[in-house]
Amino acid sequence: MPANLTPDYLRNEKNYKLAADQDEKLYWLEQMYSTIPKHKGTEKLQGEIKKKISQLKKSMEGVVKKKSSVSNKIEKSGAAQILVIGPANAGKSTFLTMYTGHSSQVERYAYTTTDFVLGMGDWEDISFQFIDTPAIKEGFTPFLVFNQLRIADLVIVILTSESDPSTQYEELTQFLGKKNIRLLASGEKYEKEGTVNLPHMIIMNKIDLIDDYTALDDFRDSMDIKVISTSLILGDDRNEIMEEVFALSRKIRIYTKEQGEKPNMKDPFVVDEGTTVIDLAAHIHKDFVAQFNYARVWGGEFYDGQRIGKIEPLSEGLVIEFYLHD
Ligand SMILES: Nc1nc2c(ncn2[C@@H]2O[C@H](COP(=O)(O)OP(=O)(O)O)[C@@H](O)[C@H]2O)c(=O)[nH]1
Ligand SMILES: [Mg+2]
Repeated sequence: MPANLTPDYLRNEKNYKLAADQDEKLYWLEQMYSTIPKHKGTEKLQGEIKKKISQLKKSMEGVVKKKSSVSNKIEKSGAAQILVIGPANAGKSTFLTMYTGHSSQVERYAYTTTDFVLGMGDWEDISFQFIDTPAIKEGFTPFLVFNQLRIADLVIVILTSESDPSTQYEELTQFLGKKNIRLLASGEKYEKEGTVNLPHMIIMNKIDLIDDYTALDDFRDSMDIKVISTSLILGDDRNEIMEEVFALSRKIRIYTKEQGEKPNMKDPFVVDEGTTVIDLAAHIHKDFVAQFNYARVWGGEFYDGQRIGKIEPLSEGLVIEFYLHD
């Protein structure tokens, strides 16, 4: 063992030995190489690390090719699929544990999430699918994360209040930009010329650790999207966070009612904003469209039981009653 190895190097080496997958191993090998003291006594070790890096890179190319030929994206379920992303240690796994009851592995050292962890999180009468991801960092993030971002409905970015928010945010968005993923201020997800544009919100986590909120306030003022400061570990602000998730998902809830009965306020149909009366009929049952006669609605700007046209768009929280031809 050559002398003069620094604590930094030894920590990187330890993480390398603990690493669970190849992406993570590669990351730590590169960290080892950059922290190893460069002198004669370590030349042999430097060579060994370099060799491991190039071997690992080669074997990973094979894996990428093999894997991309099969579907390796997580299927959507619930009202929307939400990817939870951000730098290491910001609180992504904590978010998943607190919001879905899933015991996503929570570790005190960086770079521990090697697989996706997912869970369903309920809010009022809706259920969302949340996915925890490995840290977003150049040279570290597995390609699976970018694949998944292409199909996700929206993104929650979790940053830590312990360091400058603008810097964290810029690093993240710049790196995503290189992968043709853009985070949108708000509005609908869309794809354009190979670029996927995703609505997002920001959670500034760990505010329990700071006393000076100036940087946070400045950051919030400079952003045109929702920035929520919170302490995830304390479980505060759940309602505000879920309300924003719902708003960003651009879904609406429509409740149905049978003639002469009370509306069913338990299981709404969760559909896209802009869904019309006839779209909803088709969504509920294919035979409904042919049998459709007219519909009445309660709520919103309508008077109770108002007859509504087939192609009128529905709005959040309406109750609808369908009248069918025999
Ligand atoms: N003080 C404090 N610590 C937190 C908070 N949220 C998470 N942590 C801790 O920060 C560390 C990293 O959290 P984790 O969820 O694993 O981060 P991840 O790498 O983004 O998944 C863990 O030790 C958590 O217990 C918070 O609101 N306040
Ligand atoms: Mg994690």
